Parts: sequence; C-alpha cells; structure tokens
Amino acid sequence: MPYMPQVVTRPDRYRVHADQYAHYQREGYLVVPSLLNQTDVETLRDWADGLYNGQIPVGGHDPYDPEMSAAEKSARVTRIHMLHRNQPVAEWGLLHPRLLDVLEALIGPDVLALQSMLFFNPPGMGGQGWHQDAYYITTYPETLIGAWIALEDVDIENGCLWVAPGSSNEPVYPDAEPFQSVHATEAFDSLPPARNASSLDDEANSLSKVAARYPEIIPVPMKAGDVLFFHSHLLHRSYPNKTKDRFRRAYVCHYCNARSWVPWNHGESYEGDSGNYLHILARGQTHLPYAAPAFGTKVDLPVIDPGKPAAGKRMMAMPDGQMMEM
Ligand SMILES: O=C(O)CCC(=O)C(=O)O
Repeated sequence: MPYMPQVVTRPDRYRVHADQYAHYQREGYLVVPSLLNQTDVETLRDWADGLYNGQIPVGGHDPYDPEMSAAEKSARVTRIHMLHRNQPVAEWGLLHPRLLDVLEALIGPDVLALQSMLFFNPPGMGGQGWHQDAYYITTYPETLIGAWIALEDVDIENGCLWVAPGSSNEPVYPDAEPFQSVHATEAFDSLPPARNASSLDDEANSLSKVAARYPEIIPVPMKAGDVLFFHSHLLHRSYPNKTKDRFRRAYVCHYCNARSWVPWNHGESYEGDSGNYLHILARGQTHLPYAAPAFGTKVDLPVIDPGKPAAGKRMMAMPDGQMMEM
C-alpha cells in the first residue's frame, strides 16, 4: 500500500527545530516551553482537582467522602495510571495535537499512544528513585518516549524531575527476573540486573551508581504548560514534595513509534502476543493492529489512496558513482 507520511498543517502546529532534535538525541531529553497554552493546562488541572477532591469518581479508589481531611486525601491517592481508558479529558490530553507534533518529529512519523499517569504529589508525598522507563514498558524495536506535562510550576522544592543527561545511551538494565523487561540480554557481555529500580533508597537502587557515573545530574524546573520529552533509556528520578503548601501536579504520557511491537498492557493481560491493538494510533499509519480513541478525540491520520503511487524518491547508483533519481 503506498504510504508516505504527510504532515497535517494547523495554524498552531509546533515545529521542532533541528537543534532541539539534536539536543534530544544527544542528551536524551528536551524541554519545550509553553507547548500547552494556559487554557489547556487549566482544563487538565481542573480535571485533576476534580479527581483529587472526589467530585470525579476514580475506579479502584474509595468513594468520595466530603468530610475528608487534607491528610486523608493525600493518603488516598498520589498518582493514577491509565486514566485515558475511562476519562475523556485524559484521552484529550494524551492525544493533544501539540504533543503529537513534537513526537512526530522525535520518534515518528507513526505514533502510538500507550500510557497515561496523573501525578498529584501533595506536600510531603511522591518521589520515584532512579529508573529507565523501557524497563517497565517494552517496545520492540525500542522507540518508547515519555512526555511530562507540568500542570503547575515545578522546581526542586516541590519535586521536579532530575535527569542524568546523556544516560539515554546506556542499555536498559534488565530485571533480576530474566525475560521480563528487556530484550537480548544475552547479546551483552555483562549487563548487571537493575536491583530495586525506582527505589528512593540510593543504597538499595543499583541504578543510582550508574547515574553517578555521569558528570552532571540536573533538576528540570518547568513552568506550567512546559513539556519535558525524555528517552526511555534516560536515567531519571524525582524526590518527594518538600513544600508545606504546594502540590506538584503533572500529567505524564508514554508513546512509541507505531511500527514497534508492544507486548505490554500496563500489567494487564492481552490477547495474542502483543498489546498493540489496545493502544491508540495517534499519528501516521502502521501495519500493526491499533485502537481508535474511545471518547472520540480527533486524531490526524492520513487518508490513503491505494491507487496513488508512493511519493518517495527512488535513487539508482550510476557507474560513475553518482546517484540518479529514477
Ligand atoms: O514525576 C515523577 O515523579 C516521576 C515520573 C517518572 O519518572 C516517569 O514518568 O517515568
């Protein structure tokens, strides 16, 4: 079937600069300031507030008690996963066209939306030790990427993310249990298992030592509406919110190239040998199965005319060493 990626033009389309692309490839992360406007951030934040305060019911959590104290609320929930499967606003945020514009440039053209996580991190809560996201979400070939959307200003005090720039060049350190989280471990001469990945205890978490080999480990302070894109091999972490009166709300979503095979469904079962059919095609096309948005969020997929020849250039090497267009 003839298919060439076609960029959909919109007046607010975000165009990635070559320097931004190179920064992402070199350092393993990229912050795009003000990718979401304040209206969109408020939509996500109001929704997060509704969930946190119990006005919007969340499956799997205790029913709302209007008398709950701040301490009871924060003990009730610090983060919620996969909300895009049952909440229209979560699906809208996951498939936000400006996020997809950047993803199309960094891992596209074909983009599959896999996962969503809403972090509340009220005062005193949250924090996740050093880890690599590809340890948790498997994509073959590995094309996983995270998009960390700041729903309010984040800094060292309220628990922003920290990254080890360049650590995206590390392999994924596998689970102690073989075959659970990484491919081809036998292809490596020595690949020590990740012990206690994500633990806040740096002595227990073996990835702390890998991160410490990097010359700088930096915090990533952000303004509400900024988005941090980060490579799935990048070592990153966060600390608990140290403030007494500020939340650290973030909406964090994961994507991969839609041509990757994804034997993953957030720990849930799936039919057959891959979960691709459960994940939403957000841009482009794929030869693999995929899902459509459940709540009708619009995605820009190309209309393919099977009768139209592919638009790609075909080149041929000439005897004099030059390339000629056919
Ligand atoms: O936001 C956080 O505290 C941790 C997020 C994170 O590490 C991730 O999404 O992989």
